[in-house]
Amino acid sequence: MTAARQLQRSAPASAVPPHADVVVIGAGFGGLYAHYRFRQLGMSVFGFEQGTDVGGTWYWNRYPGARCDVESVDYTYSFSRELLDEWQWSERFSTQGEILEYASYVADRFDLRRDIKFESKIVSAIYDVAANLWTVRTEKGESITCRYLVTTVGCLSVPKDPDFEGLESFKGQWVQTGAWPKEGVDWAGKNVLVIGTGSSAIQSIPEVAKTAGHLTIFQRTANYSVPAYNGPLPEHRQKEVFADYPAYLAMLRKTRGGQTFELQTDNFAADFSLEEQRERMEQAWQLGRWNLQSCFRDITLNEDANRLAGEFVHAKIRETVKDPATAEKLIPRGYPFGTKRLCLDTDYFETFNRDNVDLVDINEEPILRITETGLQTSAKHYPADLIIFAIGFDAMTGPLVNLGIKGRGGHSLKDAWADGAESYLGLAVPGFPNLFTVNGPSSPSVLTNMILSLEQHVDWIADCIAALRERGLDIIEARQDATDEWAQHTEMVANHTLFPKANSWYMGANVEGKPRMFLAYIGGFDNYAARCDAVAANDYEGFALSTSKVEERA
Ligand code: N01
Repeated sequence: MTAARQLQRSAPASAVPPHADVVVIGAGFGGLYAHYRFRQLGMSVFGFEQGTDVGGTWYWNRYPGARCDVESVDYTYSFSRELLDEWQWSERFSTQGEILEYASYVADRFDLRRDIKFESKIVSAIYDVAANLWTVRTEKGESITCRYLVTTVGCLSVPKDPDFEGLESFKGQWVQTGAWPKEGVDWAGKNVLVIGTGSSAIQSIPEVAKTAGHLTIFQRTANYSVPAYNGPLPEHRQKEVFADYPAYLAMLRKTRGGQTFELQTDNFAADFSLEEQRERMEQAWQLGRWNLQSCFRDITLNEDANRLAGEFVHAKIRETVKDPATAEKLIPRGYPFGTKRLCLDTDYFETFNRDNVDLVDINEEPILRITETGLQTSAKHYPADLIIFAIGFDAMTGPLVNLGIKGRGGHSLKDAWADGAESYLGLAVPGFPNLFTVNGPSSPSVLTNMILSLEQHVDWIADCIAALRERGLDIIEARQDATDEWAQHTEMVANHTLFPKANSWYMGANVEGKPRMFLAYIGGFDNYAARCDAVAANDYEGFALSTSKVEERA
């Protein structure tokens, strides 16, 4: 069966057992690896997934142009030599479709669907202190108990609601990039509106523009974007990298983001002459990826260095976009370069030179409402057959608080995080024993190559549970003092950078009422993984370990 055909088939309907040692919520890349790893420990594992199949982010984000912004050779599972030998990526930056095929291939290769119940939305997960068990329930009323609850729900899996006035009256079709219909969307020859100009829009717009009758983009904040320079991935390049993957992986694990950039340097901008700075930025632009963000060490630390890179991109936009008024609208202002996630594009700015594409700055011309036939701004009515909402996600915390998790004393995670998402190492929360959150808030997660980070988290959790079992222990809970210390450290590191100066989803600023805090650990994957290793080596420092077995406690 080809990978493409595997995607078409419906996943097997696994029966929910009454109990498993571990329940894994989510069947994206983290969930799949968790099943593999916990099974290796000889534990019973059962999983739930809201979609009809595996893939997580890559299952939901099927919008046109969707592809990874981490190179394929890095965005690869490392846990199986056989898998590394069997899979060949075709492009430097993989498409959503190919990554989804990979997830499906991995699920088949290691028989991982067997213990996953699909189309299962979790509505509650409640901890019973006396039994030391979690009870997890689905929307359909099924339930299971488990000793350890592991969430692998992704950081960007709850799309923001398009709560625009009048949307219910719209007679055309509307879609969200983060929940793109599986059956596909036809926009050829149509009047299309895109709302938002984050990564998802920046990837979609050039593709949609190719065949749309007319495309109008509604922009609230102009975004920094640099060319990805995608292209085919030659087989020999992948072979070279995969030949000694342990060594390659060891090198990636010593980096801050789990990937390397050709121009990465320890030198500050001021260490270079004006001409060298200019040459370096030009070289970075030609190399693409996040080279421009890495070509001086202090680009996201120092306002002067940051301004250099920002103004360099402004000049590139003015060079690329032919209509000067449109170019001015597309120039990002009001926040430092790179402090909203830098987008990688293919012909984004070029697309605004097409006759069938227009840009509306909604600060000048606010959206008033959606109508039956289109969108009304303060200036005019834009007729539409299709509206694409690319307005982002309730990032990092949304996917977790939506699970209805209640820990000790029936205290909910939602309440625990009402004033900010405090978590020990992004892995565990005080008051929620035996709950592990893969790529949780205040771990490096979204600032890194996610596959590398999720493998590190799952391995750490699996090793931790194995160590508990070996010692006859079965309760682990983050201590409040350790969690407070980690929160202070995370905040201190973030405040050392320019990132808190932007109203980004990293800061929770894109969701009304969400507490403002930097939601990821920006101190680097290398430092973070070393800290996790030290915590484990130091008898799980910062965690309280105990047993629920009465005879052992006596
Ligand atoms: O979401 P976003 P995204 N009216 O939040 C605008 C990852 N990702 O889905 O900036 C009008 O970045 C909002 O405006 P503003 C990646 O980590 C990765 O694009 O809030 N506009 C913004 O322009 C990325 O960072 C990949 O003023 C509204 C846009 O909508 C993350 O996902 C690809 C609005 C939302 O941008 C999120 O990206 C895609 C409103 N009411 C995504 N509300 C790759 O791997 C919001 N906006 C390449």
